[in-house]
Amino acid sequence: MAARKSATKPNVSAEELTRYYRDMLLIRRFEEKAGQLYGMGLIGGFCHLYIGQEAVVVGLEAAAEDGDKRITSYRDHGHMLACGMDPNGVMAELTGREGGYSKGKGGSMHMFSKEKHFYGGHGIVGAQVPIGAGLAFADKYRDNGRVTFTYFGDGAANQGQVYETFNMAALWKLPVVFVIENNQYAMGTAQQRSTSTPDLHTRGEAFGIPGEVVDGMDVLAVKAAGETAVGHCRAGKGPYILEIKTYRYRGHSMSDPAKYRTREEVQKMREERDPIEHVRIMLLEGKHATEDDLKAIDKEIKAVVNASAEFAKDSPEPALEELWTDIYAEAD
Ligand SMILES: Cc1ncc(C[n+]2csc(CCOP(=O)(O)OP(=O)(O)O)c2C)c(N)n1
Ligand SMILES: [Mg+2]
Repeated sequence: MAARKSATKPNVSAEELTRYYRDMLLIRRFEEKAGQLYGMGLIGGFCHLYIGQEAVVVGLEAAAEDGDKRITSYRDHGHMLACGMDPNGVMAELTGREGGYSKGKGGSMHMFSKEKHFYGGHGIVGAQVPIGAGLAFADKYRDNGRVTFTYFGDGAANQGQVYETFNMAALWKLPVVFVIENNQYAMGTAQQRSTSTPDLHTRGEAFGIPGEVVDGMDVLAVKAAGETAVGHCRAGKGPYILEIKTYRYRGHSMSDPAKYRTREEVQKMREERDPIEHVRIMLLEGKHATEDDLKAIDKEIKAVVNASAEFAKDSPEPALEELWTDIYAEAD
């Protein structure tokens, strides 16, 4: 990846940059706290952290409008926070408590918000891709101008169902942005060991779907690419692929010792390409904020995250009767 650009870019207001800083930092601190609670035994099952990838979802949310939809994999807490879901409800779900988005019955990988148009949280690799196209099909049918962001990983990009979906999405010109979060690894397998061609953004060519590659450590680049993709979809031209090059700092899940890569590789990425540090430098160099302003934001975020952990710990476990609820959907 290219070296970090530290110069302030034009056409970004101080408010906007500050918002991206805040939103990315919330995800980072929330994930760190989730990691701690996992270590303390307060979170059961799997827990896949998003640390390092924050600019992807924050950049794309900046290109979204009210009513647009999003769906992703199990590495999903960042997407929930970025679309405005309540950190308390997310943390309580992670800890399996009644106050969680799925009343403590879903956990990390199974949370939804109808209000925020967040459709999960999917543990089966690639399964969210056809569902995302289905959401876009519904919007096209209703002719409501909405777009669906369908996120999946570099590993998932090799699945058969992805290509069946590409075909249908292109055939029916569905308003769906396929977002490939290329963090270079699928569990312990590096992309070059699993993937015949490195350029995942060209994978739609056979179906007539345009695609582009984006620097996922630069929130402004992600936002700009998101705007192009969304504009394409809203103009009725069908799907668009964004391959966003990013990196996860933590293991695949909390139980991954990460022996498949060197500490130096991770360290280099953290030091040279961190997406939050990138915006911090832009804020300071552009004189949009002082060190004190940023410290105040850090403090504010820490308070929100600590409160979410307290909320989660204080929330009871779901009652036994809850075993029998939310099994079948009820018409409303
Ligand atoms: C159908 C299926 N096969 C295998 C798995 C086990 N598995 C969980 S995550 C994962 C790797 C996916 O990697 P990628 O798509 O790059 O996403 P990332 O974890 O990097 O975000 C695998 C193989 C699964 N959950 N579902
Ligand atoms: Mg991956």
